[in-house]
Amino acid sequence: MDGTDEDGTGADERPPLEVWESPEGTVRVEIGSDIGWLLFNRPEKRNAMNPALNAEMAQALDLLEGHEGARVVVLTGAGEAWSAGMDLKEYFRDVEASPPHVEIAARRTSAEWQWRRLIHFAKPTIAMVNGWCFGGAFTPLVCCDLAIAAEDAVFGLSEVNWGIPPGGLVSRALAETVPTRDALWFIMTGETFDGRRAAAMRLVNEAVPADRLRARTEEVARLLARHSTRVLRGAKVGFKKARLMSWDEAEDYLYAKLDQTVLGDPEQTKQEGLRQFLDRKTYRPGLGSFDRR
Ligand code: ACO
Ligand code: V55
Repeated sequence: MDGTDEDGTGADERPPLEVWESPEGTVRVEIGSDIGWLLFNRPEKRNAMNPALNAEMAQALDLLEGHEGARVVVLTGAGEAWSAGMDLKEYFRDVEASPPHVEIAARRTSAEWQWRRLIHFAKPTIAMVNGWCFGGAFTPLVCCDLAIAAEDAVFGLSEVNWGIPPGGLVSRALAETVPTRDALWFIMTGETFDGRRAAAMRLVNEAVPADRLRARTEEVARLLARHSTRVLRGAKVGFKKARLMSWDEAEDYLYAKLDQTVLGDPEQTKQEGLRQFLDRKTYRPGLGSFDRR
């Protein structure tokens, strides 16, 4: 992609993006102006997750974790879908016809990136839900730190519609985000809901009109990109892990996380933040962040 104005509006003159396509083409990464765009890239299959995509997503996350050009990662879908969930042919039918170790490997490969890598990813992550989001796609959705959906995006726990209870970490992910009444309603009816409803039940942070989705997501990504990556990592990992601890354990753990983050920070973020408020009086921490440059 060359950063020219694709929609013909002439409105945005974006600098060129650095592009990586995975070997089998199931995943695409575009990096530019501090944002790493991570795309499900099987638009003709509505970005259904097959074993190849699951393996290549892990590679893409490795790349993004090490790439200085990506301070924030946005997970989105090429074409009309965010992701239509697990690939019913390649992940279910083909695997069922294979020896048992194939299913074990397929499950491990999907779990690996959908939650294990993503949930505590070293950089902030935003799910930008541009369209269809079904079944297995709820796991990476919830494991991104923030989520912004198009108002007309369509979500569904469609498992019961074709004959299985939700598997993988789908139900666990729902329980993490939405109230039990909503979760069981959609798990048990298989009905769809839109982006507005997803925001109302707090599955996503916001729903915005489709034509504003990218601009709003970039705006939020830039808010995050202003902060120290190291500090954000301590903050998000601390929150997500401490939720499951007793207060006693959490007190010890969160101080350890705080010290781990601050001590040996090569950018001396905390010290600089204190200096600019207490000595130079150039900003007020309650109302915005200091100048990191
Ligand atoms: N698995 C495998 N192939 C899929 C999937 C999927 N989850 N979703 C779409 N596709 C394929 C279709 O088979 C079709 O392939 P083909 O062109 O080779 O025939 C192609 O993508 C386009 O699909 P259509 O159904 O023609 O697209 P349409 O835009 O009309 O509908 C929709 C999109 C609503 C997403 C529909 O494809 C659909 O219902 N997909 C299944 C959604 C689902 O229930 N996913 C599983 C959730 S459960 C779980 O993840 C464990
Ligand atoms: C689902 C997802 C799976 C699985 C079985 O309901 C079902 C979705 C991510 O893996 O193995």
